[in-house]
Amino acid sequence: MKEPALSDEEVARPAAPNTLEGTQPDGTPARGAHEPPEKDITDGGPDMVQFLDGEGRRVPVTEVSSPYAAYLDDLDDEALKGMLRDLILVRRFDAEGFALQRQGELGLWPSLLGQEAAQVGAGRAMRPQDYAFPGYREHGVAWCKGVPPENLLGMFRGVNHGGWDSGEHNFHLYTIVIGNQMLHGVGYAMGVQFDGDYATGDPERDTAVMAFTGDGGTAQGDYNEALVFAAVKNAPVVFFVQNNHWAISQPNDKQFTVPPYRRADGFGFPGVRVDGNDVIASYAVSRAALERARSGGGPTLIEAFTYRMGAHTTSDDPTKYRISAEVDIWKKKDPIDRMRKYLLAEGIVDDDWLAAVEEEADELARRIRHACQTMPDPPHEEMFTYVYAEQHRLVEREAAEFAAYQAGFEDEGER
Ligand SMILES: Cc1ncc(C[n+]2csc(CCOP(=O)(O)OP(=O)(O)O)c2C)c(N)n1
Ligand SMILES: [Mg+2]
Repeated sequence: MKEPALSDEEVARPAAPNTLEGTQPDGTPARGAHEPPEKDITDGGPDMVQFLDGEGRRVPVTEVSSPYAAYLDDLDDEALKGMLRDLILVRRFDAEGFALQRQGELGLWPSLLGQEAAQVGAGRAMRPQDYAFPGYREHGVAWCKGVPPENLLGMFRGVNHGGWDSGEHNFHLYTIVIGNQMLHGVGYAMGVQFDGDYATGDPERDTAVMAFTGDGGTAQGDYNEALVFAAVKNAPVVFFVQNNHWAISQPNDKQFTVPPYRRADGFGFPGVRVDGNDVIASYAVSRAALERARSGGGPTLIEAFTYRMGAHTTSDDPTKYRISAEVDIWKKKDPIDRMRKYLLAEGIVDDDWLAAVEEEADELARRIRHACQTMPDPPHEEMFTYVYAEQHRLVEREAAEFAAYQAGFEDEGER
């Protein structure tokens, strides 16, 4: 979709990534806005696994969270600092993506704002041999899998079809077709089974797949087919649903009547809801599910209960369908604030450490901008190269016509 041209004033305005106004200038709720919720919409209920509350305090281990608590023992101070650093750097990268789109350097940007903890927790739980199948918003998982962040920009700049070697990082190309990657993920997991690369007891060999989608994705046929296949094959796959409460303009109640984690039961494998804004909870739950998959225990569905703080993409205006009060409520549950508070209170990080990470974020932002602005445009004829794996008469004819058309401009220039 083509973005409307920006006015001079908009171009000059400093990037204010992802701020949301749910009211019209006169203070009335945006037209068609979703009704304000009566209950605390950030409360994922008694089934939700959480270790850190919104204030960054450790909450008592409950019957629901106890199966996962042992995984926290593996998180020493360095690992906890590493998680906070990831959260901060990923958010900064995302803000740059947004700003670059606003400045005309990218055609589109899907922001992960608010979902950093869900993604970093899951990404850090994966081993190098584990394979991720993302949608289009999984920049935090890409980061954890070692994909250079600048490589994520190429597709959104329109200069390539992906920009990274999925085999090198075990991180598949972004998939825009909602829910489709769940089938790819299960297919890959079945391949892992054929190769015998699971349930051997060898930690270097045993492999799991993690397939990511959103709340809207759970309503897709592909998603449901994938879950059936995974169940009957007992495939080594973890389905990671980021329930960010919106599928573009459609809220949860347009996607399901039974929440995703509970629907797993009907497919025949466990489902767990985790606080997606609690990075250590997301990590612990993901570790458990991945280990189950690698050891032959079969699939798990994780529903990360979180919130999309920004617009769906830079082409979207959420003030048309949701109110700012809802966003304000979720702001108090910010995943970075809570981890920062926790680590400060524990004396694991201090202000100097945080300042150093901010500097690192500035440097990352500079690097990203430079990489984006200097990305070479591909040769025009390349658009015909990857249509089919093999040569095709129709594509060849179109390529020849296109070349002749382009050559026409050269002649014109000579006249
Ligand atoms: C098969 C298909 N149908 C429709 C779309 C248009 N579309 C793009 S994003 C989106 C909503 C997805 O919502 P969700 O799964 O909750 O993921 P989120 O964007 O919130 O991360 C839709 C309907 C699409 N890309 N693919
Ligand atoms: Mg969603």
